[in-house]
Amino acid sequence: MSEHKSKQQWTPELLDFHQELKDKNMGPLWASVFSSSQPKPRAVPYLWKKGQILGALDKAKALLEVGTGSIDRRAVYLINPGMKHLEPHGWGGATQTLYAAVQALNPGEIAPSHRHMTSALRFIMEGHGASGIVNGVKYPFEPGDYVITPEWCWHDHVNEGNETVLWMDCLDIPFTSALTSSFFELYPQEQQPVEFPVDYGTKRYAGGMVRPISDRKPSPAPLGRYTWDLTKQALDGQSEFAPDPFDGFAVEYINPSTGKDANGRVGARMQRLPIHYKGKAHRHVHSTVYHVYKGSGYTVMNGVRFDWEEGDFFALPVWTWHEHVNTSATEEAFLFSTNDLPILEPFGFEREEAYTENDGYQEIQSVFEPELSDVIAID
Ligand code: 1HN
Repeated sequence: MSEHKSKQQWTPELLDFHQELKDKNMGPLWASVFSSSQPKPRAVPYLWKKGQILGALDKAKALLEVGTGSIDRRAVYLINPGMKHLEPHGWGGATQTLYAAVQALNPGEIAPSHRHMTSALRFIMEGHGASGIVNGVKYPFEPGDYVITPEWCWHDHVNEGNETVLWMDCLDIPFTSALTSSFFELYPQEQQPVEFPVDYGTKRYAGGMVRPISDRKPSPAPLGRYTWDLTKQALDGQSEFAPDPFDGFAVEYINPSTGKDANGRVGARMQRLPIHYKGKAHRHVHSTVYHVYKGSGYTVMNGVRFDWEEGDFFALPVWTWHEHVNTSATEEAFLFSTNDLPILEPFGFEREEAYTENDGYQEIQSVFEPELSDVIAID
């Protein structure tokens, strides 16, 4: 595919005219690139090590307490080096559309209640004893659970256990920030009342694949917590079949009353890469943030090998070749991921292409070196 180029020569007179237009807040379309033949991501393939993020959170734990009168949330977010230019007036996301962070809540802490127009989801990484309350339903957070807070739902978190609980947050903040159309509101009290039986949605969906008849009518979050046990069962159920050549065994979290993504603006998936899995390369328009829930391996993105292990995060930008490999001889790998398909697909942006050279495998040209110097020392 080639780019359309104008044959017109820009004379000094024309260049002066272009500048004159810009000075008057107008622009010459004829001197602009009409369109690119392919998506040109600004975000770059990138990886954050678990130690980098946890080191930063440990420092934040030493310096800051969560609660009314101090800070609302203790979270460190991942800024893609290619999106840094948006900071500090906008949000430099992990990709061009997705904000991703790791949040830590200590025993006894309450993250006060609020709501906003950006849409949130969480993946619980480790620790027991914390819960999130979303529009009156209290959902316990257990490792491997996926929890949603769709836009404009009141939500607060509490840790009633005796260990720090860590989770990944993902929101559509760079997208909503670009639209400059967000609202935010604090709840009048620190915590909202719990108005339903604890874990209400999860109990209503204990069977996993049948829905209460009232949910024939769509609602935004009939199921607030997708437990690891049920997700794992779904992935194990696929074992006797051949894995997908690009994604291994993969499932996506859906709203059981609509069949669409559980969070209407941010897609989420869990994929299992069996032992010896060596995926083939493809690329698609949607961008993805991966979290390595379990296992170790690597992903090749545009010819660069990104080695990962449990707890790491990596960003896959728009239209980037990628293939996943499980390098462990003994352990399956589980990758949780979030994507911007829900905001791309309805407008016809999504495309996918398989890599056809070299039997579908990219040649590895270099190995990514994580910024270990970024690990923040804890005194
Ligand atoms: C938020 O409400 C949470 O509720 C986490 O835990 C991260 C980032 C930006 C705006 C709101 C939460 C957030 C956020």
